[in-house]
Formats: sequence, C-alpha cells, structure tokens
Amino acid sequence: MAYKTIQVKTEGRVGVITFSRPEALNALCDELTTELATVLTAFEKDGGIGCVVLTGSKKAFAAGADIKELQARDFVSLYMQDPFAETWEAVARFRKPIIAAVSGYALGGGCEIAMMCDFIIASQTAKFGQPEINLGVMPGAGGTQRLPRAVGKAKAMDMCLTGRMMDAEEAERSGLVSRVVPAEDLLDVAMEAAEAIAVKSLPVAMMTKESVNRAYEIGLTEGVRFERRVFQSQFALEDQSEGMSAFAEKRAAHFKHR
Ligand code: CO8
Repeated sequence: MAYKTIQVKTEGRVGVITFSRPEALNALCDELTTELATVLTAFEKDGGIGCVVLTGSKKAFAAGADIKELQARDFVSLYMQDPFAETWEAVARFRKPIIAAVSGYALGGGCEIAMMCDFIIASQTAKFGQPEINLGVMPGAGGTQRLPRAVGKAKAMDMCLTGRMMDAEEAERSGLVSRVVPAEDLLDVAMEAAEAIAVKSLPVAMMTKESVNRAYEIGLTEGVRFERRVFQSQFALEDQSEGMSAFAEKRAAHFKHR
C-alpha cells in the first residue's frame, strides 16, 4: 500500500516506518497519524514482524503536531472527534517492541510519540522539547505525564514551562534516551537493536514489554506479583524449554514463536 506521509518497509522481521513530510519537518498532521496507526495495526497482526523502528529524517524526527492544522480546531471538535485517542495513541497501544530512532528535532507531539515507544536511540544531533507553551497551550499527547516519569519532575517542569530544548547528551544523562550515537550510525544501530529483539521469542518479548510498562501504572508489590505470574506462565511455552536447552547444549536458541 502506498502512503503519502510515511515510508514503510520491512527488513527481515523488522518493520521500519519513516516519517516523510520534509516540507514541514515531519509535522504530525492528521493524515500522518492516521497512516501511522494503520501501519501499526497491520504490523501487530503480521506474524512476520517481531520489532518496529520508527524514525524521521536527519533534520527532524518530528517537529510536533501540525500547528497549521491545529490552529483551525476548537474545543468541541477536539473533544467530540478526539484525534489523539483515535490515532496518536496507536503507538502507545502497540503491543510489539517499538524503538524510536531520533535525529534532529523531536518537539511537542514528536517528543511525545518518541516517548510512547519502548526506548529511544538518539543521534548526537537530536533535540528534544515540549515547546507547546510558546503556542499558548500545554503538551496534549502525554508530555506532562511521560516526561516526568522519564526525566523526573525538575527537568520535566523546566522543559514544559520554559519550552527549552534538551540536546542528546542531556537527554541521555537524564534517562530520556537509552543511547546516543553519531548521526550517520543512527539507523544501523537502531536496526541492530531491532534485529536482536526480533529473533527472540515474540510472546516473551511482548510480555516483557507489558511487564516493564506495568511499573508505570501500579505499585511495587503488585508489579512484582504481576511479573512473577507472567514469568511462571512462560514455563508453559516451548520457547522456554528451547531457550534453556540451547544454553545447556551450548548452541543458539531457535525460538518457535517469532
Ligand atoms: N507544524 C506545522 N509546520 C511546521 C511545524 C509544525 N509543528 N514545524 C515546522 N513546520 C514547518 C514550518 O512552518 C516551515 O514551513 P514553511 O517553509 O512553509 O514556512 C517548515 O516546516 C520549516 O520550518 P522552519 O522554517 O521553522 O525551520 P527552522 O529550521 O527555522 O526551525 C524549528 C525549526 C525550531 C523546529 C521550528 O520549525 C519550530 O519551532 N517548529 C514548531 C515546533 C513546535 O512548536 N512544536 C509543537 C507543536 S504543538 C504539538 O506538538 C501538540 C501535540 C499534542 C497534539 C495532540 C493532538 C490531538
């Protein structure tokens, strides 16, 4: 299927989605978020996909929601036809592992979409920010919630209230990104990470993601209890016996469910 605002390809078991609106620094217009949600739905159903990489251009992962489109909205239209719930949240709802590979600007909704991914690999040129306050609004796609969980209250308040940008080095130091790499290596490193994930047992990778995400939702005792139950349930999988047998036999594991 041909898309207008994103490029989609698969490499082995990795799905790669590239934002492609160079004329607007990949601003996230309705058409883009709809196309993104459509592809994620297809990737989730596709047994051949074990991990997804979401990326943009060298200059911009995404410079935020499309301000020219947002400008025309009013409260009732946003409330009645909640575009955020319909499309943007598809990234957060996606059940398979998804990595954001960020180069250049990840601002506003761009930063928020990156934070919905499981982890962010950034190029040295990456710049993160929640500049919505400069537009007379506040973050509306999870920024006030996911940023403090990632970097703590002090930096999240600083970013959301001043609207300043954080460079890649500060983002790594603050825990927003998992690794920083030279710009020219960004996609290779993200693909390598995605390929490493995609050869694991897919149900186990999905359960691992679900369990880590629980840490953001519930307390420690309940979280550990949830983890333990899921861990125990994995002993019903052939992939558990294959993984442990392969270790004992000093060979690579070949997981059935991937
Ligand atoms: N929306 C629409 N167009 C944009 C956006 C955007 N967010 N960002 C850049 N563009 C366009 C510019 O208008 C320009 O177009 P044109 O050439 O037609 O004038 C083109 O992209 C290139 O941009 P610049 O000339 O500004 O490039 P610079 O290199 O000078 O500056 C910046 C780069 C600093 C990134 C600058 O473009 C900028 O500040 N952009 C806006 C960043 C911003 O404020 N983002 C937050 C947007 S609001 C948001 O994300 C809310 C999320 C919640 C949504 C919930 C939805 C339901």
